[in-house]
Amino acid sequence: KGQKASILWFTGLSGAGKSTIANALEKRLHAMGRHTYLLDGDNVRHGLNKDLGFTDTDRVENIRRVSEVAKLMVDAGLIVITAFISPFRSERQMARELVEAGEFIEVFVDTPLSVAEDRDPKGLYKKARRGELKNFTGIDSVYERPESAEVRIDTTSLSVDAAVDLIVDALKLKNIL
Ligand code: GGZ
Repeated sequence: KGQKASILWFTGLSGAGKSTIANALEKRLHAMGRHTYLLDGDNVRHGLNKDLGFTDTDRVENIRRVSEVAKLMVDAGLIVITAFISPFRSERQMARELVEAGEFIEVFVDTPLSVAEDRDPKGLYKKARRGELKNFTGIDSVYERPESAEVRIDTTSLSVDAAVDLIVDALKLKNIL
């Protein structure tokens, strides 16, 4: 059985756990012999999108470019995992419409703001609260919650491993794996 190319589109607040779960998922898919590519801030915002910041306009352009690149990678046959806040419903919808129905799986890493802010692994929420970091998602920039994500992960009750299990099960149900 081959592999069905697709986009696994993670969305959620800063500190929600998107990168952690996305990385663990990628490992699991590799162990299953699948070819993947993970697009995230580390490999996109330092290169292709290094001209972009965090205004609404720049976030829209960030997500537009990411979704076009993800589409190209789907054409190349990959399972593409993207891990960006992607705060706006309309841009997530745009990304969805670039590929065939059934090839786009939205994964909502649903961590409450209070929990993400408590974790604050990089101290960014603290900075944002002090007013040293403007346009911070959840503080002074919006996050529009998905209304019909294919998968919702409650990170307050699921381990990383359990979250990966949940996603893999959903992918099997949708005939992507
Ligand atoms: C949100 C910011 C900001 C502002 C820097 N708002 O937790 P992190 O650090 O490692 O991940 C966040 C990352 C968000 O970039 P994205 O490309 O995912 O955002 S978007 O989809 O909205 O374009 C955070 C860091 O960048 N960061 N400033 N103001 N996150």
